[in-house]
Amino acid sequence: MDITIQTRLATLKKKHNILILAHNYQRPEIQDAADFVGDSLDLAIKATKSNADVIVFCGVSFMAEAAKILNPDKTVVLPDPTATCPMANMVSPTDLRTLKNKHPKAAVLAYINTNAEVKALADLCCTSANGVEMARSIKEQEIIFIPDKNLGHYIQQQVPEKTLILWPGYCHTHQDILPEDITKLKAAHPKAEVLVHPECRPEVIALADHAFSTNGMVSHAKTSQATEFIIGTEQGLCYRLQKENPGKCFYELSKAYCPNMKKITIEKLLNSMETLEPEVHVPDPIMHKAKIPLQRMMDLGRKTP
Ligand code: CIZ
Ligand code: SF4
Repeated sequence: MDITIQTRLATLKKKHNILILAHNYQRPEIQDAADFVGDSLDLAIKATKSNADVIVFCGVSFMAEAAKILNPDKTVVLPDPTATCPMANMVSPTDLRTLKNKHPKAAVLAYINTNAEVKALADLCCTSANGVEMARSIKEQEIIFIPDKNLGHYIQQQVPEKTLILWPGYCHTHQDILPEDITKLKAAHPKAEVLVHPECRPEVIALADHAFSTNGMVSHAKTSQATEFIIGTEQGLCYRLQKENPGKCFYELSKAYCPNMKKITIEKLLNSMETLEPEVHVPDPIMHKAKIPLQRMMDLGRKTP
């Protein structure tokens, strides 16, 4: 990284007591600038353990909102407020209310990729790392799962004793990965292990050796005997995988690109560290209600802060 950028980052961090968090899908230079790189839950937990006054969250809006909900006394800044998750935007509070009215006995399990007003109507949240565990923990027989149909389908396969009611949402970045993309890479690298994200289509997951969350892929790559991996998720993760495992090879899918994740640039990061804006605000009643399913997930899981 440019020495002048490094100096500006260090000066601003000190001046405002800032913690920089970056999601696994962020640009390499943003990952290098961050104090921690991780998945959404991991980063929200890091924020709760920090003495920083300001959290600059390099990711998309639902993640920065989750960090704010779990850290209401800190200033949370999202360097580009238009960085939202199209999948989270596929389910509105009205949609969810209608679905709940149709299935009054069902519990609502909301993927962390939902906006705060939707979380406020849910019973429990989950991430791709703990979706199966969270679904198993629910006592109701019927579970409304929002918004990702692919992750929902994956959870249903692992938890056949429950009936999942799926919402037809999906992530373009993962939905666009096709079976032939995997088979082509596998033909070129026959020894590579195939790791895919459960947001991928079921036909893609069926071709993989393992389906993992991004942090799951990071842990697996470290301990696996394999030295080559085909990575079926947003390509930004390959930068972290390569950096942490210099002796191993990671083959990315260049088409697996999330334009919203890439909206955060080093210039926007520096600007937001100077101005402490744009700040993330979640209205109080939503904040209190959305915290319940998030906190429940953290209390149930091993990832308790
Ligand atoms: O929870 C996250 O950070 C997301 C969206 C993906 C993952 O699997 O880590
Ligand atoms: Fe949303 Fe998919 Fe981008 Fe993640 S990769 S922020 S789920 S659109």
